[in-house]
Amino acid sequence: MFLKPDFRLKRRFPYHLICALLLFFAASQAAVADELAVWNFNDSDLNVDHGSGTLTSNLNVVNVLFAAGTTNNARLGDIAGQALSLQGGTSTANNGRNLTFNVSTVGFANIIVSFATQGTSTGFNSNQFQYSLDGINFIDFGSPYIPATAFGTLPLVFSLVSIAGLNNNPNAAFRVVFNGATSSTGTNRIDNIVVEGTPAATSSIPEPTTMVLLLSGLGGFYKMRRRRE
Ligand SMILES: [Ca+2]
Ligand SMILES: [Ca+2]
Repeated sequence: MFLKPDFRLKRRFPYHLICALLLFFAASQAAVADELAVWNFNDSDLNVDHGSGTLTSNLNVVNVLFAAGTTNNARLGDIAGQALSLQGGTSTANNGRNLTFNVSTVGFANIIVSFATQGTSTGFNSNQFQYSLDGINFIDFGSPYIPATAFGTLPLVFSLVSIAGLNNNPNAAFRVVFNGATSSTGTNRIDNIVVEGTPAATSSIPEPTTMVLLLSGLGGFYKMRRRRE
């Protein structure tokens, strides 16, 4: 007697695999962060380049310049292009001044801010990152940072995941206060400022309704297959 191979099992296997892959894909898509605002400075201005938000500076205007950028932290296919280049200014008047970016986080949670930066030896070397829940009052986050001398490949990352007040907040804002410049032409460059988050309703797993729809869709597909067999 010959053993009959189970062709039904073999036929069904790739289809079970497809179901598993679809589920995995749906879950991983839900966990991917969305960029809420990106400034790549490639057009040499302070206008946001992807998403929405406003970027302002109270440094002397003549000291807000643009110079060669980097692909460190670049998103959505952005080229290196230009970067923001901030100088200490006459009498290092820009020490204590800031760059502020207002980005609504409505619909999002797990906010993370990141950017690439580098500084010259006489540029700002004691820069404090801050956040605001109302767009008016700013709170220090972490210790002041010292920019590296070259952009390198890793951005500065400020994970604000633990600051629940920044979630789903139309008045969310972020700021870098610059200090420590020791010459008028000492500079910091900044490129690829990214504010990102995960959809507030789904955070890291698919919404129950999404899962139900997905599973019922797969169930229907399975029944169709069964009827054909
Ligand atoms: Ca750039
Ligand atoms: Ca721009």
